Amino acid sequence: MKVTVLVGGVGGARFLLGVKEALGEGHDITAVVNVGDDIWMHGLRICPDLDTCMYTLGGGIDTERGWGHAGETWTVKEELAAYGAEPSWFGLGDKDIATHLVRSRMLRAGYPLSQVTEALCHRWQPGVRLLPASDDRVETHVVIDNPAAGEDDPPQVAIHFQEWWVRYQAKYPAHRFASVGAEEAKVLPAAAEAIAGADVVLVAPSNPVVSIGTMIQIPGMPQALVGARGRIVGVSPIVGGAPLRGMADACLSAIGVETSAEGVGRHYGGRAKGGLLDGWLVHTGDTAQIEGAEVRSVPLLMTSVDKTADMVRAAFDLAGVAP
Ligand code: FO1
Repeated sequence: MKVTVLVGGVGGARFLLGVKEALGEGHDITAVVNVGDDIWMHGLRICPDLDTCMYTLGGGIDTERGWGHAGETWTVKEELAAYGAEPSWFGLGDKDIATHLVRSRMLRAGYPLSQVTEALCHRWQPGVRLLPASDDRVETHVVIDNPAAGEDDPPQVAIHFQEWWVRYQAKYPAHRFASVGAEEAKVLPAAAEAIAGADVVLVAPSNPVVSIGTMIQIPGMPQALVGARGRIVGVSPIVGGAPLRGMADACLSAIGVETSAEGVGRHYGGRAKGGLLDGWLVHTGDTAQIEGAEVRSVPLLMTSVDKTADMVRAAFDLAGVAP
């Protein structure tokens, strides 16, 4: 069976472990991964969501943090700080830097991100084809009140998503999100094909605004989703009115969407009404009414790979497919 999954970072990577478990051997799984969090830093191109998926599926992730390498050291980060080399607020681990060095060298040699990712995955063998949603730069920047505004400074500034997320922990309310580069970008053709040709498309319980939201707006992506021959089934990242991890609530409130399984499901919209979803899984006890989509409630806590696999099986059932 051909399964294509739209994923962001930590939650998406954990969800992919469940997809692998639910399908077992001999299936074709493609993950279309958010690139909106990507950032140039210290001359290195960092792709947090692609790396989180690659390390998680390849067995190299630090399970406590959910990102970066297990057994990481921070010597280079400390040396950079000793030089006063900003930014110093981002956790760049020594092992992780090797990934960014290989990626940055290949990008500078002219390889597209999709080929760079394929090359990095030769080492990690994730067991899932990892595709960036685009080979082009589509970076999420966040408009906030200027934290250092003097009287003749602009009242608002746009900062990179990573600065908002990591340095400021989203404490400054986001007025809006801007996808820098989206106008000139296009969906990765292989990703569009994987969506169009899948027996089922799953939308992982990732951040609905800055992971899934940014991805599905990349030029060419809406058309791929409309043309998907399989059903599109999403999994709510909001359980009992709160995100299970991360700060999706800060993102949802910025775009005026209620932080609830129903709010996110309605934001995605029912496919029969021109939206994204044929089906929407909400956590036991939550409810949602979405015009044009079928809703079911099942346990959605990814506390083990087996539990996540059960969620995936429920999504397959809702999509009317069986592995
Ligand atoms: N997240 C943090 O909260 N703090 C960090 O210092 C940090 C460093 C980091 C380095 C590499 C990487 O691939 C991810 C990293 N993340 C860090 C996670 C990252 O900011 C988020 O996972 C995504 O961008 C949001 O999904």
